[in-house]
Amino acid sequence: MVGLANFRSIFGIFLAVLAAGKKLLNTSGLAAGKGTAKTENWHPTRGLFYHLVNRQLVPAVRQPIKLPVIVDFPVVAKSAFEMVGTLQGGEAMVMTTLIPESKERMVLSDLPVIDLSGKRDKVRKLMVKACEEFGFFKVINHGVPNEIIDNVEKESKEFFSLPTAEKQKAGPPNPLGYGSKKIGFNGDTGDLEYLLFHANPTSIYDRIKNISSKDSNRFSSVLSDYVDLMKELACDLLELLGEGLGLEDKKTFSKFLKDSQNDSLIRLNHYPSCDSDADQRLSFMKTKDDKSSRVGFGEHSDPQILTILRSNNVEGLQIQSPLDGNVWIPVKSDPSAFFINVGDALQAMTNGRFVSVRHRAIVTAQKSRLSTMFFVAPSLQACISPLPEMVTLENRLKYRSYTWAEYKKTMYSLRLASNRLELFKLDCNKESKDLMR
Ligand SMILES: O=C(O)CCC(=O)C(=O)O
Repeated sequence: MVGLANFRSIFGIFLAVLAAGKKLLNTSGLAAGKGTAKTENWHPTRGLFYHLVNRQLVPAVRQPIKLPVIVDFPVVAKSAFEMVGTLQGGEAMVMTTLIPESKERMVLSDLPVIDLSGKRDKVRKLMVKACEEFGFFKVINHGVPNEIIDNVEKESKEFFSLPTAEKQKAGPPNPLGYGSKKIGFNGDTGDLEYLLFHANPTSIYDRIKNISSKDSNRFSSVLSDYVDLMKELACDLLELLGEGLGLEDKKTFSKFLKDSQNDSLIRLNHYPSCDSDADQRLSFMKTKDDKSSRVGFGEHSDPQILTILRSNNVEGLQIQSPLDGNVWIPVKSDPSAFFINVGDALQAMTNGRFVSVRHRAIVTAQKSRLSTMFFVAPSLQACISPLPEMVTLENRLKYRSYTWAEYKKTMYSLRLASNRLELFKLDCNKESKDLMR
């Protein structure tokens, strides 16, 4: 029997993909109801080729698989995919063709707003709640002078309007420096250009000093002033979070930033405007699939501890609901506020209590968008580990310890959207059994 075993396994994959596809994907191809499907005259169609690995759908390479020429199988439901094949003698080229349909929904949600001028006790409680529920919140009355914020916006606007050759003098994105469209080393792209520096005056100046058509002293001093203020704000926020979690040492998180070897970064993003005549009133509700929008910065979580983001008055930032990966929440721009998001390292240290929120920037507006991110990162040698206070019988140890250097290496080997922290997850059942022994 030619390829009976193969057929069984293909059929197994079919059922599994069908089940997964029902959850994930659009239907296409085969008819509903019970039926007989033949491999004859099926042709590869548009779409992506996937196979199942550890229950994940992974893009697959086309491979000839031995099959009986005619394959009978019940087509249980309208298929979640197409099986396509071309006859090759007694063999068939068979592949599953998944035609993904985005099930994304934009949902307006009241995101937490925290007034930092409020009572400390209330502020820290609200911050902890926001980090648990969204991994994201907005802060107002933060004390950062408008003048400094305006200077950064003005300087970055000027920088991004320079000729490309001038901007490139800030160095190729290795990953620090000036980059355009390419994000990272693994093929990710976005509709943006950016500057990425270590958050310290020397690194900033070293990268800016060669840009002859700009006053580099001024540009680097404006950015350095901003970095100083971001460090102060980040320390305050991290200490409030430490207190809010009831940690014995409220400086547990802020210590990472106070370390002189910290690996924190400052990033300036510029998203050129969208030419479309999309309805601007609703532009912030657009998904990445809307014809009148483009992906500026694809979905990802930040690997660091915490991010402080600010943008000009142009929409674009969206966060993913931690409860439903298909739901995206647009963030109303507010140039007078800062947006804070939890990064992977904080999720790991809180043993999953805080969520490292996935987010992205969509370009929908007819105005260009400028955003500035300050990423709080520890030193390369720092060890990130769930805090003992965060590990309980109900919330068992979820992540293994890692150094920041190790995490960065993993991050650079993966695509932007990958869930890197999953790779550091412990098998909770195994750990629980070990603990109970
Ligand atoms: O520009 C934004 O609003 C988000 C950018 C971002 O997530 C990043 O640079 O990591």
